[in-house]
Amino acid sequence: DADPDWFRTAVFYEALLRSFADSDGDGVGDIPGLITRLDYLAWLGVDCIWIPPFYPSPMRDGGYDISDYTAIDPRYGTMEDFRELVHQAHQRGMRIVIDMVLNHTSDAHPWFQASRSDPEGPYGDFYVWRDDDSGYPGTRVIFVDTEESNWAYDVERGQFYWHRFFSHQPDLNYDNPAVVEAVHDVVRFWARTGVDGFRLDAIPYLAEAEGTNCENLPATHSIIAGIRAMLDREFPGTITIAEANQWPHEVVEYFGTAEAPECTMCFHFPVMPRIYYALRAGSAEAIRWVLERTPDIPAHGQWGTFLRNHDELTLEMVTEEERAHMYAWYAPEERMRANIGIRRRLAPLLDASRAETELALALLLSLPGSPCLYYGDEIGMGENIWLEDRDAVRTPMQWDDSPNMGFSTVVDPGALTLPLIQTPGYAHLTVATEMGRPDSLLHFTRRILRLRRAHPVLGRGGFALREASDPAILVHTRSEGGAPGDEGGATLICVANLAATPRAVSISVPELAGRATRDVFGGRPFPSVGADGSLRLTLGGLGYYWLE
Ligand code: TEU
Repeated sequence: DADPDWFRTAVFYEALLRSFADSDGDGVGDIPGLITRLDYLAWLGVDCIWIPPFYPSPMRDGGYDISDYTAIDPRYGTMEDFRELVHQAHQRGMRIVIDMVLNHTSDAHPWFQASRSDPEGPYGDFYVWRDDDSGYPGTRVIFVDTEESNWAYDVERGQFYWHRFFSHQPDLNYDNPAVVEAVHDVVRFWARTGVDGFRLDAIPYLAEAEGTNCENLPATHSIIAGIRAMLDREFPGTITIAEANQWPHEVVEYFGTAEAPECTMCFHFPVMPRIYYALRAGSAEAIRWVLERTPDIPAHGQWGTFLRNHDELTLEMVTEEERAHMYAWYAPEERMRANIGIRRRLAPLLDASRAETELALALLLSLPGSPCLYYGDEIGMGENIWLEDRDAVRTPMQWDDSPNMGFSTVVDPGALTLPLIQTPGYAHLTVATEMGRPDSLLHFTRRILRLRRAHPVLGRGGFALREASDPAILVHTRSEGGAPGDEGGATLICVANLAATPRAVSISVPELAGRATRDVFGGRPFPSVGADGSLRLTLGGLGYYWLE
């Protein structure tokens, strides 16, 4: 039953452990809590759950500051609980991917403690130490605007250490073969638990080299290829997913080559802001723009796409022109904080917002790649943009109308991992309420996930952008099994109207001339493609079709 290509047709779901479900009433989500919700995720149509870091951590960066790579933070449960989670997920035909943060550790990690106190000892070279802070000029601190330099001074050792993110996250030194060995052992440790894959965090920054910007270096690719080769040898079938928040022509390198494969999947960051941008602009141009700049990928690879994640949305992967437009939509305090375009927090159940959300999901599930939902996407949970840093998108999952919306039985709301969203209108935005309403976003999400499952061409098929007579309309085809239109081959024509007003369009699919079509959403027959290869359609505002 082990289909080596399972990830192509899979739907992923990012479940932030500490905010998902609290089983022991301490206010913090945990592994047993997630286990109790596996049936729900299976019902929804999730194939693979990605769990962000659950390792012991001072929690100064949401757990991406790890102080012990081979243990579970006691707040989340035990190793026994984790094994049970993997077992229970597998029993339901679901898979588990966990996060590997290999660029840096917490400064509380014993490796760093040893490194700073004993420069001549076995860990002395585990981090990047220098006598001054002049090395690697021209590099940037990634997204942390409170850090002025990639170098921080350590009083104890009397030297500077290198960090890409927060200064409490010293970068590991991959020039040291002992670090490479230690990291392989960490990956082995977790692979032995039976997990199905690893999201490799912040990989563009693993290696450094003088005279470069220290991003996407050849040495970094070798490190990842080394991890992948070890997995292929010792744990075949385990997937690797690249988190490289870079432009597609750089990211595509993280698939590696057939001879030296690196990642099975790579998240495609620049697609996501453009889905929101296109909706706001009422034009498909921004999506076309990024897809035209997305190179072909090796046959062993697959993109990963998403609408939200635990980092919220940064405006890193947008052009100056797009940025100017986006800024114009937002009050200054909202900039960089709210997801661009869809402000679900304001009116989650209003028709306009619902139609945008549906269209965004229809795009997510039909563009190339495997989609990854973020917990709460399926109920339109939105965010509390007034919280600090990225806590805005990390609030507790809203299950039902019991206290703490069913997330936790803790009595003191101050003990909650993060405050619940308090916005008026959110009280009924729960799994339980939406479960009881057949017309809810939850049921829509479940239906569209099933449609995707029923059409594996959306996961496996080739992709081509098509001409449309109207710039508001995005048209693309997904096809497999020979040339598009071949007998026996499957083709879907995906059409989306990014404008809020109805449109009549003519689209061009010459290889399907004369063919009958059918909309897989409603099953309704559609006009046949004309003898000249053109298909005339009308779409409602924010309307979409997947035509078979
Ligand atoms: O993010 C790494 C990364 O590349 C950032 O650009 C990310 O997109 C940024 O956080 C956006 O807000 C990873 C984790 O996803 C993030 O949560 C961590 O804070 C970061 O590593 C450092 O560990």
